[in-house]
Amino acid sequence: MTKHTIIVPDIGGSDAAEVVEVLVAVGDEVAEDQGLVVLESDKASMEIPSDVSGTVVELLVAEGDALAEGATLAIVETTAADQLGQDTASAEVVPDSTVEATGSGVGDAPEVTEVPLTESANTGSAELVVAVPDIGTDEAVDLIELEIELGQTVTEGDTLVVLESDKASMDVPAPQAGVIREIFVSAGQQVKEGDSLVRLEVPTRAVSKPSDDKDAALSTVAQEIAADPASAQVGSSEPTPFHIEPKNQTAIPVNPPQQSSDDGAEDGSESYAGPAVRKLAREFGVPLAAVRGTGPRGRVLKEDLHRYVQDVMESGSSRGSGPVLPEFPSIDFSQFGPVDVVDRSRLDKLTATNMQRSWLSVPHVTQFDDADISDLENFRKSLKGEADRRGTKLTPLPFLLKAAAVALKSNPKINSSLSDGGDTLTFKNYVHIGMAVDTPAGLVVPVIRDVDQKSVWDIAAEVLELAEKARDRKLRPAEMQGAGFTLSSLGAIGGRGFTPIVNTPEVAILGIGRADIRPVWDGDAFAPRKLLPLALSYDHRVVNGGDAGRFLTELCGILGDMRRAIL
Ligand code: CAO
Repeated sequence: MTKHTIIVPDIGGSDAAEVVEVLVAVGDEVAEDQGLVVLESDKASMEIPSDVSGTVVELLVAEGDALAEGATLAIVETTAADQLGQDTASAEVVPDSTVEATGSGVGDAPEVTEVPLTESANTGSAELVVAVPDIGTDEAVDLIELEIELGQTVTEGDTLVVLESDKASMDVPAPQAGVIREIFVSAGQQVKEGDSLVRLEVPTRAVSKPSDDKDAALSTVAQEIAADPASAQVGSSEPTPFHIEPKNQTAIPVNPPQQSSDDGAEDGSESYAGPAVRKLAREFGVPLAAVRGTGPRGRVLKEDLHRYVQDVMESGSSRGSGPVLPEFPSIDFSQFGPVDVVDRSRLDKLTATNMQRSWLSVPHVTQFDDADISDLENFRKSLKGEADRRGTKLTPLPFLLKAAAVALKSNPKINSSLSDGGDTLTFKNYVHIGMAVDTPAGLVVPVIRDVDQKSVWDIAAEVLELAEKARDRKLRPAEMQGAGFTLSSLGAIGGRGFTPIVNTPEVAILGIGRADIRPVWDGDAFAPRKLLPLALSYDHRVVNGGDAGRFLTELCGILGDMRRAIL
């Protein structure tokens, strides 16, 4: 049996083409020239056939992927009988010694998947294909930087590519030292978990025998899933941080033209369009049947959908109810003086989209209070020596996290989320708190899990570790998932107060300002007290003023006397 890697052929000068349909599944028998996937570039749709007949044993792409020429599509296994008369020259032959293994994690970097592994007895070297590791989502993410070139020698841990989702940037490191023999991707394209990145030639001794490693690899995967079930819960109702297309995005008030009843396809089920276009149409709320397809055989293309939405937007609100937001005029600022125009990172743009979505769809209320942290500050400073000995740093933040966890336990609504389109409320029996971190790449929110069960020292160590990982772009997707509440501290940077935007699907967020000594009337005289300004923004669909007031009062009480945290 021989395995053939099917790759994307010349796609007519386009940089990338989108997979709009996958025509086969793993296990399918395919004939030579049988279509495997349909690609759609900006110029054309094309069906990519199998070079050989055999069994599909691996599918390396999914609908919505953007592929460049040379990208790996699938692996087809042929028998000797299959091969008779077949021209194998166009397919890349991979011997049968394949294994799917979870690579050795490099420091805190994501664990890298290596597929198929081949060994060459003649050269004393082996080749492995490094694939996109577990990124915590089925969605595609951007490949923003290619850090290697063909023929380059890399050492274990060297960054191969940098991926960027809506929540973070992530380096994919080389799982072993070796030489880059093939690059399957280019900067600017989108990739998903399992997509091949590079083919790496490594010394044979660095490669363990597939048969020995298979069980170990499987058990590593099993352990990972056991250790972090959240990361395995793809498809759970909570959007993951890597969910790039916002699920509950602010509805564009599209009011499509009336359907003619004779087409019998109001839901678009009889329209000719690929799944990616259908998905986009669903997200826009556009009935496909209303869109005129300009692709081959009337196929509805993405551009047709965009044109339709644009037409509806331009025709204004006259066709239906619901406001249409007026567009901002585009201004040429250079008319007023010299300017520099720079591209925004995808993370910045997606953060902007998420902020706007939350701002427009969540009725926000922000409630303010000051916590008297004079005693807490004395206590914290008295622990400085111990913090140094422990090699950690004790800022007010770990105390705030601990106090918030205690207050969340007794005010569970603040740690809930709307579910079933608003019909139900999901209370979380865990206390995971997100912590906004300001990084050069943008705003990221790593999550500290089970804060209620951790000591302030443990929390302090985790704050340091996660903030450092965030700044070094080493956070794993699982470390940014599952928060029920968020803390955003600008105390060290400045500003007395601000009104944070709720990080949906959470229902509340605490903004922390700079603590200052201020005069406080104690009944007889003004006394100097250290006050910490707090601002609790909440989703008024779920949290009422009373809920928020009780939470803030309890929080301030705990911060005023941390002994309350153990009551
Ligand atoms: N008031 C006064 N001083 C404060 C303070 C506050 N509320 N919070 C922290 N400080 C002090 C700390 O005590 C520390 O001083 P010392 O070394 O003398 O103790 C100093 O400020 C620096 O603190 P830090 O920033 O190193 O640590 P932190 O635990 O306060 O914060 C982190 C960690 C990761 C949250 C922070 O570095 C960060 O990124 N903050 C920005 C978050 C953000 O961008 N939020 C806005 C999101 S919406 O755009």
